[in-house]
Amino acid sequence: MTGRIIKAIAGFYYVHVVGDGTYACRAKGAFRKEKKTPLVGDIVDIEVTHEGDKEGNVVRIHERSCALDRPPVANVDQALIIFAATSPEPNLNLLDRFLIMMEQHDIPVIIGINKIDLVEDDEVARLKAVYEATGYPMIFYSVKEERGMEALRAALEGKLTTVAGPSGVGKSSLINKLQSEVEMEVGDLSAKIERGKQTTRHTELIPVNEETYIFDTPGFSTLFVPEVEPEELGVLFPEFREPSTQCKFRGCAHMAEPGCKVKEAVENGRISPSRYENYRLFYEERKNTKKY
Ligand SMILES: Nc1nc2c(ncn2[C@@H]2O[C@H](COP(=O)(O)OP(=O)(O)O)[C@@H](O)[C@H]2O)c(=O)[nH]1
Ligand SMILES: [Mg+2]
Ligand SMILES: [Zn+2]
Repeated sequence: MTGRIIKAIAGFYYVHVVGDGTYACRAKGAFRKEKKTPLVGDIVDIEVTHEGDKEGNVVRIHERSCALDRPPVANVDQALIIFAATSPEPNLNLLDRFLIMMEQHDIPVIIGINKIDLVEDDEVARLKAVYEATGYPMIFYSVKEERGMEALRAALEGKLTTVAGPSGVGKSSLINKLQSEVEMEVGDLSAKIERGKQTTRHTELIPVNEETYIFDTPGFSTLFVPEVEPEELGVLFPEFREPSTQCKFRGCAHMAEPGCKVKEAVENGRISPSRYENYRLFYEERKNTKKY
């Protein structure tokens, strides 16, 4: 049988097999000689030792497409970065930090803006305008009023998605909502019971559909400095890439150089001032860090 490791605690790997439930497994395979450790997110082959007790052994780890360090999760397909339209006010500086980090890891990003029930349409339009040129898909929704949820569901379908964002934006509300729908459909209460006793912080994937998993990513909510050379920063802003090929100077930092096409694009309204301002802040931040 083949499944996905959704949780790892005290030497047990919990492997979710579509249609068959979750098996508590030990690592017994040949991969142990190669010092390979199974990770949450891994696709694995298991040997069932006890069907009644849902026990087995992990015997093979399928090749990983990628692995994150913090938290350690393999095969993440994409990140859903959630902010609220208001309450709390969206901190676009923090959002841009998240975006840089995901660009560094080559993880496709979806920007989710929750709580649209609390704002007028022009606030939605304002946020849309800031990120339009970036090419990141944006989904505006309200968990509370169940608006925009179809687009969100479609974006998650068949993927392993890391859900990140500051506290209070509605991450848990969304996860509970998606999960409760699954529970109603398949009558699987085990995940719900597990959720109640989360005293220690370990990463747990939540199956929301056949082959669809999400997980909450703690630790992303603090203000962190992206660890990137200042010279590398520009390429992590997707909307800078095209204009930067036309800058007068090679290696243009898009700061004070003459003939800078990125700055020109900001002046022409093709790059949003908010994004450029954050670029400048990060650039200065990285330059200052480098000095010491
Ligand atoms: N008005 C409104 N409130 C919401 C919405 N989604 C979540 N909330 C509320 O926002 C607060 C924080 O939600 P929570 O899911 O705990 O956020 P988390 O910290 O990101 O996990 C709770 O009081 C929720 O009821 C929404 O779509 N609209
Ligand atoms: Mg939460
Ligand atoms: Zn430039």
